[in-house]
Amino acid sequence: LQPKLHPFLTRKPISTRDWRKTQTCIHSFSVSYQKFVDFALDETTRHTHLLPSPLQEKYNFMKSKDGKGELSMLSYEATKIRLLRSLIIETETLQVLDFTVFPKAEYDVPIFCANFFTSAKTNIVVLDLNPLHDIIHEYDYKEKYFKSLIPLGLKYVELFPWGGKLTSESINFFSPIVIWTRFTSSPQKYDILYSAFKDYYKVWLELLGKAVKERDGSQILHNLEAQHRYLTWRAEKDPGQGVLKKLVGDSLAKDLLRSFLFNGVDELGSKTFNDYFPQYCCEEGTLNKKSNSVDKSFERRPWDARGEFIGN
Ligand code: BLA
Repeated sequence: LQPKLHPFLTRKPISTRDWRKTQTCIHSFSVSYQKFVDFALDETTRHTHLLPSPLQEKYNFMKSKDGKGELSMLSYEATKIRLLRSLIIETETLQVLDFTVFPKAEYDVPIFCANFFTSAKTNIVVLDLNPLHDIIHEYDYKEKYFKSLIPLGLKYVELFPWGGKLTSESINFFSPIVIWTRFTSSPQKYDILYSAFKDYYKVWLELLGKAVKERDGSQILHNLEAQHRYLTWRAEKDPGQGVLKKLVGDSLAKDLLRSFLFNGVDELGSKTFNDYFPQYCCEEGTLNKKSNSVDKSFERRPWDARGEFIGN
């Protein structure tokens, strides 16, 4: 199998990246998320010119502490994209894809979000166009980006049943078409997940393509704060933190989260987690680290077939 080189990679090869290794599936039955990333990069270059991000120099390839796992990272930027980044983790027992694209603050386009965690027993999946603004209360924002996408969401509702209880913050970051699911491993499920990923990414690219640059300074600030709030949530609460720490140790995991995965959390704004999410602050004023100490709810999908919120 010849490794496939993207046009921008042939201009500036990323030497530390071993394409062949990531393309080879070392497990007897397991998924490789590499083709998801390849698809997304190919598709993005059809729409826009991708440039390697300055982050690429530092974040590209890492071995886990025990030497048995590999973490592969890619990052790019483009005219309308502040950061497109992906992390693939492959160990003997798990595969992870964390692929997110953050538009620049001049665009109020949703954040593309694909988080897939696969172990021998289970798969935990979030695939969504995370809305930048409150779509439960801001009718216009929901109309602008999600009204036309409801049929796409419905296509996958039956195939991927609701994954169970969540915090209300996660729900606020999710859209009416979110795929939030858990399933036991099967090749058929990965095929469906791959087609959902392709469908969702293609419609997201269309939204981005159509987006018009915002000129109003206060609206740009509003978008920027929404991006920062999102980064602050995810850098602090990412359920993958425990896995990352186990693989690469506490300080590298923290660095990966704050400087790579949720890059911008320390630069795009000065508000803290506490400012944005005061409900997570316990009496002494220290952050409540346990995710399950704040009530989780939404046992069922809190949107109806028309994309109306029915959670309350
Ligand atoms: C679990 N990951 C979850 C859950 C959600 C997400 C909702 C389940 C419920 C919860 O604990 O909240 C994902 N939550 C999101 C996303 C957003 C959000 C995408 O709010 C966006 C706004 N997951 C990863 C990575 C790893 C990972 C990189 O993205 C591992 C390196 C693992 N996710 C992972 C694991 C669980 C999980 C292990 C189960 C955790 C548990 O049950 O406690």
